[in-house]
Amino acid sequence: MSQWKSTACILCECNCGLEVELGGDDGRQLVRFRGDKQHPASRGYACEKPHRLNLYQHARDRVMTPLRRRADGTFEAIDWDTAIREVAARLAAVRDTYGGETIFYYGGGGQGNHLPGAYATATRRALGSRYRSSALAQEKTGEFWVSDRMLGSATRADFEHCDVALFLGKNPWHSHSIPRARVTLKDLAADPARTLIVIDPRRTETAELADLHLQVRPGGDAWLLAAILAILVERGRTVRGIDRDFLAAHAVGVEPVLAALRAVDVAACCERAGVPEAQVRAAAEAIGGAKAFASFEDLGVQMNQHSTLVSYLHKLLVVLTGSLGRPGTHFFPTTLVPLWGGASAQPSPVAGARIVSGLVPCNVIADEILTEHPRRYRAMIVEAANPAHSLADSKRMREALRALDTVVVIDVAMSETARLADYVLPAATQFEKAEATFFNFDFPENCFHLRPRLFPPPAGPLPEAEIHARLCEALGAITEDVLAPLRAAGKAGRAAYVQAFMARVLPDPRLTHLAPVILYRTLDLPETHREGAVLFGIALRAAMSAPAALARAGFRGTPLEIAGQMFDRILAGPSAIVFAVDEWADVLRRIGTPDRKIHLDLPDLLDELGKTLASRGEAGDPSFPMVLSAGERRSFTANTIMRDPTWRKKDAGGALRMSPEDAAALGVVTGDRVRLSTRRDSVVVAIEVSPSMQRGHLALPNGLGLTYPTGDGEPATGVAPNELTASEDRDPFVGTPWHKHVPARVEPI
Ligand SMILES: Nc1nc2c(c(=O)[nH]1)N[C@H]1C(S)=C(S)[C@@H](COP(=O)(O)OP(=O)(O)OC[C@H]3O[C@@H](n4cnc5c(=O)[nH]c(N)nc54)[C@H](O)[C@@H]3O)O[C@H]1N2
Ligand SMILES: Nc1nc2c(c(=O)[nH]1)N[C@H]1C(S)=C(S)[C@@H](COP(=O)(O)OP(=O)(O)OC[C@H]3O[C@@H](n4cnc5c(=O)[nH]c(N)nc54)[C@H](O)[C@@H]3O)O[C@H]1N2
Ligand code: SF4
Ligand SMILES: [Mo]
Repeated sequence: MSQWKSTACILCECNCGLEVELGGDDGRQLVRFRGDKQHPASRGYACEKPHRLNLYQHARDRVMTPLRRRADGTFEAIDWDTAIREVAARLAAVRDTYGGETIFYYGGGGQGNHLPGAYATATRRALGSRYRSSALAQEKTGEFWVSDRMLGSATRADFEHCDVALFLGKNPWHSHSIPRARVTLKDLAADPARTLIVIDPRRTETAELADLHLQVRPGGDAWLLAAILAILVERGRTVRGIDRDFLAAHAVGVEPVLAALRAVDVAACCERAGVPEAQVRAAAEAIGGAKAFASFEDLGVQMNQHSTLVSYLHKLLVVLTGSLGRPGTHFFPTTLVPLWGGASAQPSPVAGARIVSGLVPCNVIADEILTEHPRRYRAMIVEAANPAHSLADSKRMREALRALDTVVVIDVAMSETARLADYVLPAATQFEKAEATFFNFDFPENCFHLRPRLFPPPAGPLPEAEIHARLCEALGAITEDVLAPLRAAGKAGRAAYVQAFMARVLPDPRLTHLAPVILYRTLDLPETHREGAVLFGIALRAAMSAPAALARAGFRGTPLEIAGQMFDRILAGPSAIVFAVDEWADVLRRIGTPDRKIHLDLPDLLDELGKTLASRGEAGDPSFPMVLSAGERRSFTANTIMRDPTWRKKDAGGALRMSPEDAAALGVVTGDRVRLSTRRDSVVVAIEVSPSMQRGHLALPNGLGLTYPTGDGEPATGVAPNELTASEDRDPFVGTPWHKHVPARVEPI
């Protein structure tokens, strides 16, 4: 008998609502999926990727029991009591000898699972761990830093209602990141009154739909954006270019920026960017004349040279055109947890790197370990992430992990990182526990989805909430004298529980830090939703910080009442709920700088602009004449969440894409194997000759090259892109990697 249940896709940050048909003898096979029409953001949408999520649920390299590394490097199975006792003891020893701040935390959730990170805060606090990072610190921290300084917050854009859309180094046809991406893109393309602009060196699937594709030279975006901005400033004297009324009302520091842009040599910049000036002018004209301009910058520029400068130029484009706070433009969403922030006062302890949004730049983590510095990291907890594969310079990252006293990996699978751990703690899959993400950035209605578990975990793996609760208990951080009275109060109902929680936990800072695991241990929830306990605390925080938006979504009363109502609605499911309803008029009131003005003048970045434009670009190393974009999103890639290579119906081996001109010069055709070399390594890979590529540009997919037991001899697992990247290739301001700009060479074999 078939049974359909509500869940969500875990393969990209959209987390489209899905319905899944469960089958098999034990009802644990994910047989069929369909889009969930009830989900307020995805509204029935799903792409091609989730249909075989069963391969994730039943991965051959699933970890089924805690593992401990033996002296010879092999692993032995141990029971949970031993695992928790030893992990707690080893981390406590590191804390007691070198200080808790030498225990580094990496990860906390991928595209579908952010609750582990919420529970891990308790373990981190119990250990006194201070430094952490995640994949966001190799993509978004430049944008966060710039946005925080300019706007005091980060923006998202309304592509459904804009008349001019720009995707800058982003291919949403494959990578999504906006709800129902393909529907939105097709609507934009089909409407003659709307203009879709794509800036990408490759003629991507999104670029194919565009009205204007500016096929920039790889790494040329700073010049291209400078040219567009300069044209807008120049146009602003006669026709619509920049929005002077908006600037007069909301911005400060405008003049130095206009002066810098007036000095830009448009023709020279277009030349350097490799885009005909007429096209650049057409794009500037469309943007300047837009009624509502929406834009999105992503990895093509954020993992590239000049990335922080480009983020600044992109934000200038948004602000100078007044594209904030109206339908179809940019907004600040109401989020359940603060996902972005500015720079910390203190840099990282060893490398002295700028910490943005609380995250140590991914590319300096190895530098923070491979040193004799007394404050170097000594231990690492890695959770729901695969840094030995996903961070730049895998060889150096492996060396760094081996140099640590203790590495604990919490994962569902024997990932490339788990293989290097001292202890592997097996987690329940995202269908075996309640899960959620905080990547909901919709506007004016924002939603949140707690997916109940579809079935319990098998004997062995545990949900992260349980793992962290046990670790906190083993560390002596939470004890029965705290938990028992709360449990007892809970028996008398929610109100009594909340009262006891407020009286006992909130006044004690030591306990508030442990609140996630205390809630998990004491809140009486159905088994299917237990790991959602932490959301009560998160709902309370939202009730205090955004009461108006929550009231419009129907949650009213004291913060405690609002939190209670919201929590109950989230638990009631079955699909996502709308938790916040904003108004466009709120947006400009949410400018988060101290004086509530947008700060245009960032002198360090204006200085960088001047230097960059004057430099005309670096002379490359002649032995690596090409540029490799290492890690592109394709139809069957999903970071390293889907480990089984048979998942990929297309491009199973992950071909190296190359232009027809380059292929002809090398005398190779699609399917031929070539030698691809960078300063860091040399690999053999099959090519795909693709007219979408420009001369001199190469692209490899992301998330391939995993070690997976396929059982049929040589598996087509592809190339792991970070065997080819170098950790020193990074942004000077925030340390984000230049994965999309790796000097490379190709030779026929
Ligand atoms: N299918 C799929 N979707 C995903 C993911 C996945 O693994 N697979 N991962 C998710 C995640 S974690 C993220 S962060 C997003 C990322 O989403 P995107 O940023 O869209 O992903 P990419 O394909 O890595 O890079 C985008 C584009 O940058 C272009 N690019 C390369 N060099 C340059 C350059 O010099 N200038 C410009 N302007 N562009 C350049 C590439 O040609 C590519 O088309 O995708 C999410 N969605
Ligand atoms: N060269 C290059 N490198 C890149 C990129 C690129 O474009 N080029 N892109 C970067 C980007 S944008 C990102 S976001 C990162 C992604 O890289 P990471 O953040 O390291 O994450 P994932 O590859 O998503 O790995 C997720 C891990 O979580 C595990 N997992 C799955 N479900 C669960 C669960 O429920 N619980 C636990 N505990 N574990 C689970 C999976 O087995 C896997 O090991 O890669 C980055 N690396
Ligand atoms: S991969 Fe992303 S866009 Fe596709 S169904 Fe999953 S969540 Fe939705
Ligand atoms: Mo990402």
